[in-house]
Amino acid sequence: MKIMILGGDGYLGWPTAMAFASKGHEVIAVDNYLRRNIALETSSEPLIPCPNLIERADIFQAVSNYKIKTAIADCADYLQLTNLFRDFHPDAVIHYAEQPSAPYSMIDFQTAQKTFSNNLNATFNLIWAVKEFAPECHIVKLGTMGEYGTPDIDIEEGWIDIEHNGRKDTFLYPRQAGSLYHTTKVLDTDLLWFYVRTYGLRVTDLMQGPVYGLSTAESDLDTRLLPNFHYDDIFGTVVNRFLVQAVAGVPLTVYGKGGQTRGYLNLKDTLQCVELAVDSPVKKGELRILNQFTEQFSVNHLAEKVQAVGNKMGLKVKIEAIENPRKEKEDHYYNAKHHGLMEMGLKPHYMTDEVVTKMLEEIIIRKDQIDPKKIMPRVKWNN
Ligand code: USQ
Repeated sequence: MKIMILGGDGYLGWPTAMAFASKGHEVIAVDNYLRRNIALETSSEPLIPCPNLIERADIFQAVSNYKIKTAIADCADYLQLTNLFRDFHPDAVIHYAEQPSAPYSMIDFQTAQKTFSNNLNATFNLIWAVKEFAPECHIVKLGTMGEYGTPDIDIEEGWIDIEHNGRKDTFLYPRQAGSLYHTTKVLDTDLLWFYVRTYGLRVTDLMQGPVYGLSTAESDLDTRLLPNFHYDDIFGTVVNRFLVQAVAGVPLTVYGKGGQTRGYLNLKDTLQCVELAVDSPVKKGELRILNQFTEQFSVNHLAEKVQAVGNKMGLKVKIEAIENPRKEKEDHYYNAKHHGLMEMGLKPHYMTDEVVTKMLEEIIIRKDQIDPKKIMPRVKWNN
């Protein structure tokens, strides 16, 4: 298949590009380095320095013999995106090209505005590029479990049946996100659903939980192919942060009471999920929503897990509840369905002690590269 990956330089986009190229697909990775630039502007550089997208593609080809085409282009610019569609004619587009940090979206007007305009314009332009230039193309969009928020009822997989005054209908599951970033994903879903209904597009919207992990089968070929692994408060997801904190000897930063519960997944499972979605395209006029995570944990549970494994390795890990910089429920009901991808064949890599040990070992060898100044939260929601 011809697969276009938007946001192909990112934590998830780059490993996805390598995984599809290794399966023999024709891949183009598109990126405008938005995340790299924000990381520089906010002193949030990753633990392991990453060659740029073009250099990475060259290294990958040299060690694997598989080619990844690259394009440095801005998906929020319609002309740039449509030029790519005219040249490449994708069968599937995987859309990661969004500003992915909740804290960044909450710093001030400028960062909120950049998040809003980048994320909404990229999705809107993609919809129109598909409609105009590749109407059969399957859009696989990365959404987030955070779209649903933390309701006091079970979270369904995308849709809910509602009975009201004796009549029944099916609707998008109610969404109430906890950051401007997460809210842009809610708006993306609404846009996609409108255009699926109106123009018969094919769309899979993947509601993904926080991802953790440092490596994939392809990055094992050469350390220069590792994903950009962040541990700062802007781009670092909670598990990756706790792993680095454990190695750095900084008490694990549990925000508030630590009862915040989310669905988590290993980076290797993101690749499986996206591949499963691409391999079974939906029919025209269908919006398929899949909840993409493998296990639910509270923040306290995660911290205790990392502490237990770290201590076995002699790290002397401490946990410290600090004031929560975010506005979120810290003690709440959480039960999210996630049958779809399992039924499609997902084989989860669970967060076992062995998996945590392996990740800690990979960080220990880079201990000298950890900058403790990047660890404490800098962004308050109600600043
Ligand atoms: N948390 C801590 N301590 C920390 C960092 C985070 O207690 O040092 C807490 C947060 O308050 C939150 C939970 O851990 O309750 C998860 O935070 P996170 O930073 O790992 O995840 P989040 O900001 O929600 O965003 C990440 C990705 C985002 C993706 C989302 C999936 O950055 O792109 O959409 O995970 S989800 O959370 O399901 O919406």
